[in-house]
Amino acid sequence: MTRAAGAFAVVYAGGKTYRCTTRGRLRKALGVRVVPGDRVVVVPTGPEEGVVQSVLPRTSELVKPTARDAGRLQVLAANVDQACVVFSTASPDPDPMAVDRFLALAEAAGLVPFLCFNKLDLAEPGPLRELYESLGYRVVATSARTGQGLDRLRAQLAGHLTVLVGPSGVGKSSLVNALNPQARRKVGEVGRRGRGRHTTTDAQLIPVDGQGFVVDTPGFQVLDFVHLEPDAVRQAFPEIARLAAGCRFPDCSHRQEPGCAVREEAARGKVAASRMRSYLALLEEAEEAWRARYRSRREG
Ligand SMILES: Nc1nc2c(ncn2[C@@H]2O[C@H](COP(=O)(O)OP(=O)(O)OP(=O)(O)O)[C@@H](O)[C@H]2O)c(=O)[nH]1
Ligand SMILES: [Mg+2]
Ligand SMILES: [Zn+2]
Repeated sequence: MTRAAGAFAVVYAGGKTYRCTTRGRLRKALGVRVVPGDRVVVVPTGPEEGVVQSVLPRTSELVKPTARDAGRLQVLAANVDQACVVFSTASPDPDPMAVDRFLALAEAAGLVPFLCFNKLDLAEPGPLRELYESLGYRVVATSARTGQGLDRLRAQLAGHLTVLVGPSGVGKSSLVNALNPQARRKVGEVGRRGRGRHTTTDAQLIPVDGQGFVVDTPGFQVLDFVHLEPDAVRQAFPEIARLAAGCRFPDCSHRQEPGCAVREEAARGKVAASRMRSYLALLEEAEEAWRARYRSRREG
């Protein structure tokens, strides 16, 4: 399933696409809304048409709060196994805290993240590349404009269903178009304040060289992260989670607790200061969201 628009779904099978109905009674019977990445059983009704009969169980779901109500979650994509976290080397400049947020979101969703620094024609990824490589993340640098680095990105995508995530304006849709010119994804402008303008509004699955699929998503906002549980935040920073085994308390938050191995290592410069800041900020937010949910449950 590549795209769902109301009653229609575009289904990709054996190199062909089928425009399928999932309307009415059928949709009710399926019990789920089909989303990009869903594996479906289709009965063809014509050379390019079909009817969705059933949706196979999902191996993963990528969720984010709906635009209208941050308390309600929406499934962005299904069966994704890898996340490509896209930032630009410049225009907009990469913010390490935002990079950490996207990596944590992917980790918490059980996806294997890797980083793509795009707009290599404007600037080099610099020390951020070394930082994330030292943490064990794979990093590729690309230019959707000149085509630089696209082969390495392709190699990374082969055999996977990968979701592209990142802020607005970093070039996610441009990369998709560079990888598959038939995709014709709409590409936006970067505003004067160096921010994207949320050009992409739907998630869509796009084949790449018959060897993999990518899901292009709308640029994320800070608001999209409130659903992480505090415990998920603790697990979402791999180098911190590894060191936590040495903390005196098994549920150590690495803030004030005595005998905290993470803070000791951070003081010795073994945990990057920017990572520690991101971890603490995300934990704070997750706890605040947790308290708010707890309060509203008690009042409601
Ligand atoms: N110089 C340069 N500009 C790029 C590159 N890739 C994309 N751009 C430009 O960056 C702007 C935003 O690109 P998009 O592909 O729309 O960005 P996006 O990440 O899909 O943004 P949203 O859909 O809003 O999340 C456009 O003006 C592109 O032309 C690149 O490699 N180099
Ligand atoms: Mg886009
Ligand atoms: Zn600790």
